[in-house]
Amino acid sequence: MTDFFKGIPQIRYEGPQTTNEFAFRHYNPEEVVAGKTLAEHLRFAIAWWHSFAWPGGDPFGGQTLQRPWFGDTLDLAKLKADVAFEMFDILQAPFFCFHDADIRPEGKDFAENTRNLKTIVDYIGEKMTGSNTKLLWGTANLFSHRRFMSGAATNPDPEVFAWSAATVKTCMDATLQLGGQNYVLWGGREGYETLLNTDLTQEAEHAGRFLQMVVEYKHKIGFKGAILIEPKPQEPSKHQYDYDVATVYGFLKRFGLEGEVKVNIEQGHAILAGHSFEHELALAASLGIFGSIDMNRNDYQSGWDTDQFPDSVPEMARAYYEVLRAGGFTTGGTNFDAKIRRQSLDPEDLILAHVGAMDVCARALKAAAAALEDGGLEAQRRARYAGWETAEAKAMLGSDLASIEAMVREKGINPEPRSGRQERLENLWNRFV
Ligand SMILES: [Mn+2]
Repeated sequence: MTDFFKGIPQIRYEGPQTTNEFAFRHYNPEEVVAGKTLAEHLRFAIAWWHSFAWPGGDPFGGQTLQRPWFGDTLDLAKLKADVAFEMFDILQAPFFCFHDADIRPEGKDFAENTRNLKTIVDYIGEKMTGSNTKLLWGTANLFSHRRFMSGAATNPDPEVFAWSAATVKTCMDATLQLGGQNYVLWGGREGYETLLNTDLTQEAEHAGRFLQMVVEYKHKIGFKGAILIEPKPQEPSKHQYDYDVATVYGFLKRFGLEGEVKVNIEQGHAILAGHSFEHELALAASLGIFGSIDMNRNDYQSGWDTDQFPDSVPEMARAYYEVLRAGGFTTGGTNFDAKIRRQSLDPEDLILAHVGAMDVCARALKAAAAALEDGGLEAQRRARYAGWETAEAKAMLGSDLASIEAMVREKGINPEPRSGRQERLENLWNRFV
């Protein structure tokens, strides 16, 4: 045992009336809602990078957080893993997620990076045998080191492409070894700073082939999890190629991967793209590529990616409504890709950030499930399209413009507009939230 979280008890469900800070008010993992427990619905995951590797910097200032495991040695990486598993136990977290760079010290070359990764993955594997926490997904950090300043798969330098492909191979091996349920690619610097030096065609071809290789390797090693892409429109790059769900779907179609790759959707990235979270979720479900979510918000005023813990039940309820309409998570889950504020220095802050976020998500999931179970909203959605249930209306889709014109003349079709009922639907929604 380390003493980092000394004095902090395991968090248990005590109900909405409790005044104990270190308790869940709404997240009762065993509570059954719409046929599954809340733990099975929500599938919470802790992010290694923000919780254990982030030093508290922002664009105007450096490190504020001082952790006893900060430093680039294997012993400190093991200490970090010890603390991580203590936090997973305190929160009863069912899953965690990692990048290679979060868990291992940076080596002097590729071989040392791979050795360091293997050592720490073996160490984490041992810790997992004594823990209930599983791996939701693994990923490679192909954006922090200076070698990635012009991208990874889309870097103009083929040696960076090679380094990136080799690194992803080692991270997929690590994810398989730890029983990960998904493998994620976030193209942090797959984009451009200026079109004046960028060949869009060549960069897209390289990114497409890179992703095909990831899928080929998944099948080669027998990895059963899902491959997920995380869309984001910009920041750090001026323009990122995985802009949003619609853009990623077009990319997958272009390279024949729409049946192989799904999306990990983050609320903050949806907001940066000018969408709502629920829009991105609903579109992914509609396209058959919904995979998992990163549960972290942006600040609506600051205009950049602040990665904050969720605090709004009504917003998250809209998100989980779409998750439930999509049939819920299969391999995916709710990953807190969220960081405490840089003034939140205490170990307690890290725990309570997750406790509050898990409660927000539980309240939201329960509200969404109640609205779906009520059925009123879905009945009105179906009623709005009821005209299309007739054989005549369906036949029109197999017809042609000239025949439809003849039909409109013959029948004297003259459509009468009908209410969209938005405010009535919003009132109905608010009964549950
Ligand atoms: Mn994310």
